[in-house]
Amino acid sequence: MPSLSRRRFLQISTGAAGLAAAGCLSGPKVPEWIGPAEAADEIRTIPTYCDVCFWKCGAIATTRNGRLWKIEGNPRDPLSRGRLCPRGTGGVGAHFDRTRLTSPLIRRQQRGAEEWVEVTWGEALDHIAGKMLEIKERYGPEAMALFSHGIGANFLKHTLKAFGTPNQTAPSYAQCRGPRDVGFTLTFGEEVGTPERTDIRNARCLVLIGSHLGENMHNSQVQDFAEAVGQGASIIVVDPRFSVAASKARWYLPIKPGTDLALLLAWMNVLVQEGLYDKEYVAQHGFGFDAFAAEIAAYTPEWAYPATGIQPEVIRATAREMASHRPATLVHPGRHATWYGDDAQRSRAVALLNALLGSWGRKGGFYTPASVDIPAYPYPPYPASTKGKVDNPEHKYPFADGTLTTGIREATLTGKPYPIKGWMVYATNLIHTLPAPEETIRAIQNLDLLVVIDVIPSEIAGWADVVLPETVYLERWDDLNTEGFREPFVSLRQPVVEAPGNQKPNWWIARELALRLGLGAWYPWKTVEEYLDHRLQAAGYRLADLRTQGVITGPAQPLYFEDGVPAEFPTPSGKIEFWSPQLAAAGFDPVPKFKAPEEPPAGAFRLLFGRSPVHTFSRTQTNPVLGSIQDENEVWVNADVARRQGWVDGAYVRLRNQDGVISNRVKVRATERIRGDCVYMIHGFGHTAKGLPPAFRKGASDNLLVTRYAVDPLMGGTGMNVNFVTLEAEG
Ligand SMILES: Nc1nc2c(c(=O)[nH]1)N[C@H]1C(S)=C(S)[C@@H](COP(=O)(O)OP(=O)(O)OC[C@H]3O[C@@H](n4cnc5c(=O)[nH]c(N)nc54)[C@H](O)[C@@H]3O)O[C@H]1N2
Ligand SMILES: Nc1nc2c(c(=O)[nH]1)N[C@H]1C(S)=C(S)[C@@H](COP(=O)(O)OP(=O)(O)OC[C@H]3O[C@@H](n4cnc5c(=O)[nH]c(N)nc54)[C@H](O)[C@@H]3O)O[C@H]1N2
Ligand code: SF4
Ligand SMILES: [Mo]
Repeated sequence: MPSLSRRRFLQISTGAAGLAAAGCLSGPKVPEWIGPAEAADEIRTIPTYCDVCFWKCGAIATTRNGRLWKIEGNPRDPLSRGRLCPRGTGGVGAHFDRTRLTSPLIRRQQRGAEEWVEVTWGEALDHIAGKMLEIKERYGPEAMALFSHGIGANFLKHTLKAFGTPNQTAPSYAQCRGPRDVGFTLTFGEEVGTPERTDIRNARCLVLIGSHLGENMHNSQVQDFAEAVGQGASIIVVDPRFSVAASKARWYLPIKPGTDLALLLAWMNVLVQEGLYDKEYVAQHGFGFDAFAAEIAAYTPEWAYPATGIQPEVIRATAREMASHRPATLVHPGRHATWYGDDAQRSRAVALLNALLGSWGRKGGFYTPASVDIPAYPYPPYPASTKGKVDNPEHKYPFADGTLTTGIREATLTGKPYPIKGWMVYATNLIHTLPAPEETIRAIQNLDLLVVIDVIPSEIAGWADVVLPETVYLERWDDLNTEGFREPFVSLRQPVVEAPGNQKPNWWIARELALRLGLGAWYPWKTVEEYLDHRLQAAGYRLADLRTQGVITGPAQPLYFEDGVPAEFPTPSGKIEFWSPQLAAAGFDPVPKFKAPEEPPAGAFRLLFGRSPVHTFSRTQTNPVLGSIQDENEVWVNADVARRQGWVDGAYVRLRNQDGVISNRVKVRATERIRGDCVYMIHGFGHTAKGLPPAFRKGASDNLLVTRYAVDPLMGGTGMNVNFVTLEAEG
């Protein structure tokens, strides 16, 4: 395998705006703490893992005279392979962020006024524990809910389970990958998982359907993508916008937004009609293939053309291209799959296409992940709840296998099936994250307690009764990372530098709160090192070794199906379900059917959004390194449309959505690189919290305009690409 130079890896992202390259090759405006080392400097290196997103890349941080200096990839770590993405490198800025919360705060006036008094940790935690016990007394422990994102929530989840509530949720399910994992589980019996089990580096043909790798910077996937491109893999990109990935593609299909399911059905039609699918694999592993084939017979490329705008000959040629490389043809399942409300069925169609190509369990398709087995800490059992979870009453969404954020919000609004009276919010900015932010704000009015644990005074912190300032990842210990991957590994997060103020780590907060709630039995350990060492020793490892290496890898496991070993598909039939009895029994289409989405009204555009290579959601705009590379977003508008309407490239406009909501001002980017029926922006900008001056009112918030969402009937995911906007010149 050719080794990639740092330069080549970073180049993959230059097509977008040259952002990543600008940030990492020439550097942002050099902050005062960075500069060449001098002979007398005391240099220390400390391995840890990154938290600028949830990929959790192994990193090595360097301090210089006790101050944080730089962060690089840990070569031992299979996730980073010694390199970080631009956000990981810019992670130093999280420590130096001038907007950071420094003290616990208690609300002074009405909710949302962003006025608090500083209190001690003891006062804040006593107040929270008192309120939680009141809620438990009146409504039961289930009336407390936890919203969180990321591994930092592990100890709080433990405290709240010990308290007795099953209502714990993260936006990474119903606002992100939930429909994808449901679609794959219905088909293969297993999820795609995090990190995705995609064998991108060995793919000979890679199909990206709105999966904008290169802007979506999940590190190892981007490295693998660069490797596949370098090895001449055939890349097919389907996107209404000419993404960075599209610039690397042999085939670019500028699809009409929301019609991917029609294209997927037509591709499958070609593979079956022309006999190009993997007949042996399907015969051996498939269930219900004949019924499936009969249904898709109608979905010819000519049928899909008017809906998708993709010419029949292009559909045929790309289907043949995929078939010619099978089974090393990977149709990427995507990650942020909540688009149009038909998302679990669209994801199921992606799974079915992979099944026809025989790529599941095969080299260049989907590998079998492995993880190091580290036993959980032996705690007493948690109290059982008699009420059950609140988010999905009467299994309205029969295939929801995760807890729905929006289901808990709904219960908070209606009091049904039972009331929710307290929210603990850890590392998730619900105002930017959940669709229809007005509903979130209305739900908050029904709470007796809203606690937000954050590192900066974010929008959701603005609504809190109590705000608790956490240390950033470079200043704390966290739980062990043992995600399944190509090679099993365990990695450690440990403190690199001290926190600059009165911030505390999540494990300390979770434990102190538990003690005040009378849950000391669930905290037999006093320090997190004790906890970590206990777990590691139970698996035959030592904390001391992990502290110096950062990562320990386990023995390699077989990655693909092996000859003579029966392949396992944990579906009810034990096979790949081409025709799904489970869906039929629940009253859904056993083979996905396409329904065209509602069209934008004349003069309006569909609002689409995605990622910047140098930012993570709404969490990095105040980071001085990353913020200096990109401090506002733009709205991409088709150049012809812009010319006709008189919208000049670089001029400011406002977006108005179908419900009359008007965005903050945002710069026009007039470009040939997007269709004329949609506009596009980077998610996470347009901050409105007063405590975030570097990001305040810079760019526009996509989520403010997401007042409508289409709920997936199978699993409750919230499709958010269903909003229409018009543009108004800024006076
Ligand atoms: N409109 C719209 N909505 C979306 C998306 C979209 O593209 N558009 N994307 C969806 C997807 S795919 C996902 S996964 C979710 C992501 O949703 P979230 O993970 O909720 O994303 P953020 O808005 O970045 O919220 C993170 C919050 O954590 C805080 N934080 C950062 N570091 C720390 C820390 O170390 N400790 C603590 N306690 N807090 C910290 C940040 O300051 C910020 O307030 O959003 C979903 N919602
Ligand atoms: N730098 C960076 N990387 C990240 C993140 C981050 O915040 N920053 N977040 C991570 C997370 S949690 C997630 S979930 C992923 C999200 O990244 P992806 O899984 O790649 O998904 P999306 O953000 O939905 O993808 C947006 C792309 O889909 C296109 N698109 C929009 N509508 C349609 C359509 O109808 N059909 C098709 N074919 N394409 C469409 C858009 O033009 C855009 O190129 O990124 C991850 N990587
Ligand atoms: S992908 Fe980038 S931001 Fe995410 S953990 Fe890895 S280095 Fe950090
Ligand atoms: Mo996500």
